[in-house]
Amino acid sequence: MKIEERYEKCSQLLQKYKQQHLLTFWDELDDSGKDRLLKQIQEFDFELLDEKIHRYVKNSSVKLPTNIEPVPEYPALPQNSEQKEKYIKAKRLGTELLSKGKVAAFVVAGGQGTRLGFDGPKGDFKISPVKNKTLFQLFAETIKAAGEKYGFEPRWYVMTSPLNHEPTRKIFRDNNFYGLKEQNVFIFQQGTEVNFSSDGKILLEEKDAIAMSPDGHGGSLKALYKNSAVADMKARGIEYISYFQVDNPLINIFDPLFIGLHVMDKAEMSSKALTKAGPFEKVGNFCQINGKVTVIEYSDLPGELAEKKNKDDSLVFSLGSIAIHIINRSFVEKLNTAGFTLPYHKAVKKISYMDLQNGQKIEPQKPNGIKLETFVFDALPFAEKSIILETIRSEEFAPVKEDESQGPDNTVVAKKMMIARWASWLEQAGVEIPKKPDSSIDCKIEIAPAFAICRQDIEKKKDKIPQIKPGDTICLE
Ligand code: UD2
Repeated sequence: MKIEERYEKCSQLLQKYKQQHLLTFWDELDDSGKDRLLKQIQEFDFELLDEKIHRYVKNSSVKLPTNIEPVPEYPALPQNSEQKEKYIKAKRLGTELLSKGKVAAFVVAGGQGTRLGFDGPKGDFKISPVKNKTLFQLFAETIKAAGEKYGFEPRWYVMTSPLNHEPTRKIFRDNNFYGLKEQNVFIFQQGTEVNFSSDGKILLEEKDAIAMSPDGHGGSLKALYKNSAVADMKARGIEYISYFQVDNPLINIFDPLFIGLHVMDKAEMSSKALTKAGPFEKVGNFCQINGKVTVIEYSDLPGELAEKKNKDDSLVFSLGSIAIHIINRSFVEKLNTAGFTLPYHKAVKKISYMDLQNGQKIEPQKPNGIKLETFVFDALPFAEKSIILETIRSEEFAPVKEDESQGPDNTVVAKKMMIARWASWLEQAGVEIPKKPDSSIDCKIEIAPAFAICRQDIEKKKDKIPQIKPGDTICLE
């Protein structure tokens, strides 16, 4: 179709949906600019766009149902003999599934990491306390070590976004895929959503480009399918996806217990949870709505529910979501073949845009526009069955979200938590850890995944651990 005809068609649609301002600079564009802009517009599903604007962009209230109830979980440690037996069986099953290569690792790494103030893919952020390894390196080494431990060829799926796809691929290439086989690392991009002004107008980022941003980690469920990652898994006999976020250096990527419980209970999508540090900790809240496991994001849970207490003074909604899931490959296939949609969440952000009056690019100093995102945990209610396994914070959750001046989820705390976890693994194996008079740890420890990926691995390596003196810096590799 000729460019004039395409213009005519787009222009009519834009008028119908009151977005004709997107062609404000048409006469100033060269042929490639015109083509670029029309291509973006032609990809719009205008009906859906209109619904999004009315339902999510212009609407600020999140309507929660009234029947929100607490949800049961598997405790981190079994509470009775029956449970003890189940956990043993589950661990055995999880180990068997791992050794048969049925589980793949999947990290969502398409976010921007703005709060961290780090310019580049967040996975390239250096975090390990002694060797200064990046998040990606720690994950890759953990995945490799798990492959060796359980005897399978591990496969890692990495989701990026247009914001960081090429830089991420370059980082992996420059680092020789951190010792993994290149063909076992599958890097693919998530989808995007257009950005809006608060009155529902689509923003132009350039005269010939619409402002877009990643569609949230919920987009992973579509992107896995669209980019043939799911087909790739099927071809390799992978049944279960171990989902985690790029910002958690303590993640236990292949946990036999979690995998085993999920499979024994015939669940489709399961989650790990931890007991929240307080009513308003910035993690999603697990609950139950109409019998379905559901997560309500911290910003959406009303204060009175967040603070609601049981008789024993514990929080009614005490289980926090830390974005660790096991997802069946078949569940992702089922959702996509059924044409599922997740609800959108609205984020008011600073979005640079073209001023339509004078054609100048505006870099706003305060939030001026709206991004729509989907969240992966909103897929939980679609699952026939979903279990929750509680985990221990010090073992598995140290999110690297911000710099020290901004809040508790910072790099200093994360490094301390890494050292503390490794120290506790060593202590349990009988190694003496030097302590200061205030009982804080008086040494710097790092344990490379090749040495141990979990507490139990230390026992077999005891003879390789040197004596640790106060002030020492050691790395066990
Ligand atoms: C997330 C969870 C929160 C809690 C917390 C634990 C949401 C809305 N909240 O908070 O409940 O579990 O994590 O640390 O999820 N990402 C993409 N593409 C996107 C957006 C994000 O891949 O379009 C990735 C991002 O790279 C990161 C993860 O998703 O790995 C979480 O993103 P975030 O840092 O924006 O989430 P946060 O801190 O609001």
